[in-house]
Amino acid sequence: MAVDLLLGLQWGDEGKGKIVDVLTKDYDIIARFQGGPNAGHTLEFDGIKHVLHTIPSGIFHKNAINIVGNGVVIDPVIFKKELENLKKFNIDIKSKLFISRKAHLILPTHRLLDAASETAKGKAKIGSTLKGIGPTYMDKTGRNGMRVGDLEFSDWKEKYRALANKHEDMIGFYNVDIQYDLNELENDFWKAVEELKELTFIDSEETIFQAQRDNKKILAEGAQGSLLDIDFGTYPFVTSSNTTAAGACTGLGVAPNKIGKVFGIFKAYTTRVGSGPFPTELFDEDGATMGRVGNEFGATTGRARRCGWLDLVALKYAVEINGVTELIMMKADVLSGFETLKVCTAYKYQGKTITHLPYNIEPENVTPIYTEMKGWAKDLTKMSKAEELPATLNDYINFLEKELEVPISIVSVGPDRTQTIVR
Ligand code: 2SA
Ligand code: MG
Repeated sequence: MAVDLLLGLQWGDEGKGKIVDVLTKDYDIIARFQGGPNAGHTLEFDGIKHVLHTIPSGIFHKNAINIVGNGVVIDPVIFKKELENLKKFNIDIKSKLFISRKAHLILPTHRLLDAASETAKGKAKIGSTLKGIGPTYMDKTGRNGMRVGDLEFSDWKEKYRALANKHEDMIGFYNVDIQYDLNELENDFWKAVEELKELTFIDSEETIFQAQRDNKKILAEGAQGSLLDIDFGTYPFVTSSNTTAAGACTGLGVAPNKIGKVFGIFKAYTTRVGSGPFPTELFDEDGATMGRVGNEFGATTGRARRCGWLDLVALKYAVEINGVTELIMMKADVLSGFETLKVCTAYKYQGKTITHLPYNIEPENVTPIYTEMKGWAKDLTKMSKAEELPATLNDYINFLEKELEVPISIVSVGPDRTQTIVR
């Protein structure tokens, strides 16, 4: 059975957590394939709001098995907190959550290196979540990293020490003022590692192969968004993993010809958190309204997200790079009340009108060209059927489908599981 993918098509925070949670009832396995605790996947149900960072969003469903794949980076300290936050739900974690031995570990010194690197960059900083993501993936590709499987061997602390010592030298090299108490950080780390070791480590690619043979339904859950992809995003203002469809192949062990549906999820407008270019960003009252109504704050760091109009040039790029087969539009409810909506359909670039994403989308290089559309006034949050949607929202949806050449199968009208309209 093919593996379906669910990916964010913008700069993250499209609402992947909510949709995975909605879709889980149709799947046997939910697997994360990249990223780490930089992610913040928010789920709301039964009046409870819950944020997950490393654990897949299928954890709340009775029958779904959850896998943290080899492409993910795990911080045992944050993971421990995530597990503690889940305690009140009485989930049998040991039988529902499995960790790949090949996933890399975020050490306390990776977090420090992230902070040192960002401080040294000053104004040019990436706006990282400071979770140690970049330094951990650097050690992975530099072939120095520590993996979850190492914890099953008695010499893991020696490996740890050698790597942490090297990191301390590197922190010194940055020559910035970073205050820390490594002893304290390490004490937390040892405790958290012991807890992590209580979980079941697996060769996750084998589990995925076997599940495919057994015709199990598998959903791979992306983190961050396509425009934060290390190769195809707005480099260097990106995260350090492949957030696009190909990342599921390397981060989970899914052969390309075994990929089935590709659900692409996007907000009815655009947000970005952290630094980097954002052509349709708004600095006016409209942007402030989106931020306020949409409650646009980072689910991991609490940072305010930058807001702007929908950018179809960027979205089309993401649709193509991922081979999206179905689109899911989130937060349509946030746009209620705007008299006029703008959608960017092209850029003015070096005196020409272009409809592809150029190498550099810094504001001095591209100016968005907008199509204006009529908004809708109605509150959508109580709606549950496609027939109830206002005509001007249907016009908006139809316009996007025509431009993107992919059907929009789900429209979300609020954060709760139940506020989901299937078309
Ligand atoms: P990092 O931490 O090294 O991966 O940061 C590099 C860039 O990637 C961005 N990034 C994100 N963008 C949106 N959402 C993310 N997750 C959290 C959330 C973020 C938060 O769900 O809200 O709480 O602030 C996420 N993770 C990484 C990051 O902003 C940098 O631009
Ligand atoms: Mg998020």
